[in-house]
Amino acid sequence: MRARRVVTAVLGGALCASATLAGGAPAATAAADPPPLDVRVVQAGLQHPWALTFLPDGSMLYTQRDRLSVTLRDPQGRSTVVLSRPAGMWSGGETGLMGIEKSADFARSGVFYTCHGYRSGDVRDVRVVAWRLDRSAGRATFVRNVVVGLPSSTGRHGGCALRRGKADSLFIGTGDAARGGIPQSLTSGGGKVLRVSATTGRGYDDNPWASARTAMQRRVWTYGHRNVQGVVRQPSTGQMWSVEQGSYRDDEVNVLVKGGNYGWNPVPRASGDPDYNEGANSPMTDDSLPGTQRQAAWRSGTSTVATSGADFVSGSGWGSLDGALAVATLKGTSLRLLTFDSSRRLVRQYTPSELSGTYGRLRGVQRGPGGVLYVTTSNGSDDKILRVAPRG
Ligand SMILES: [Ca+2]
Ligand SMILES: [Ca+2]
Repeated sequence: MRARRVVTAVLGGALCASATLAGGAPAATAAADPPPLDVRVVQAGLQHPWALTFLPDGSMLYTQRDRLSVTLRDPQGRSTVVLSRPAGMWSGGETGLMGIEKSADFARSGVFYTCHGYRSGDVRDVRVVAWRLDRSAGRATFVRNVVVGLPSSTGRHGGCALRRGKADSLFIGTGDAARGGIPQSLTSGGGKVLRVSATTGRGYDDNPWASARTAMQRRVWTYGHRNVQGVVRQPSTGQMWSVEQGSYRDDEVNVLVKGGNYGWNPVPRASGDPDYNEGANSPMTDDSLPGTQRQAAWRSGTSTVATSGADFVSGSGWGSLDGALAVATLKGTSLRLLTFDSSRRLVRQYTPSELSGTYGRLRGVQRGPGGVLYVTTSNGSDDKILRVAPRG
């Protein structure tokens, strides 16, 4: 029903008129559609807040990339740093403390997951770790490593997005560590979306390479990605989507299909090409690779906006934006609302003026209680968490 309404609106080309007439209300009292947005700063003074997750009681947990910290913010606005610079956690370049997600049984266990850079001795990787929040003590403690050995180099293209799927499943969106052979190598965890049991860190028996020899390949759900910054579960369908940054062109939003190759292969192709080849002969989706490559559901074209985090909008107060994918953009300094039909074809793009060039670079998007969106900025100083809601 959601999709049908949007398609009708687009094909009819008269969104406000059709919505008004359908309800029989006089135009003067009809709510504007798309609705104007109320944007409030709920937290300031941050540095690269990367991602956040909501807990059952309405509190949020958020990461700061370079401060290597996790903060618990309760519904009354009281904040407690529950994790700060644990041993080995590392930041450099784009890598640091990035994705965060709560466990399926958080209310009982207090367990949450982070994805972050790590350095210790000869070990240099990006890894997913389980922590347990002890609220009375105001701190989180290490529980176990979930996945280690995701590739890391200078800190460029370190991913790393986390989102729960069904039951105990955890999807992990990774970066290619700026190394050419990684995205198409099924034994590397880089340039992938992995699907693992959050408890064991193992790939599932119905993963596409479940009988592969290496544990990492058994985790692979999709491959051929450049630098996955957002992994999202569509509430109406359960379908998983990803958002990744393009090279000099074609940021992408992708529908994640089991075993899919998304076509990034930045290897040298001509004499003089660098080892990590992001040149004009390295398209974001290279159809000349063997087999079928999955085309992006949305791409930026030649002018990239540096898409990062995303979440789906849900709730009747959002009018025709209900069901849209809200994508934060860094370079674009805006929130893009992308509406897809039930065949996952793009039918509308909308950039609300309230979040276009107003808060600088936007990094993370998370749907919170009541369908309110929370958006983080990424300017490097006095960064903010914004609360975004339709004006009723
Ligand atoms: Ca692609
Ligand atoms: Ca092909």
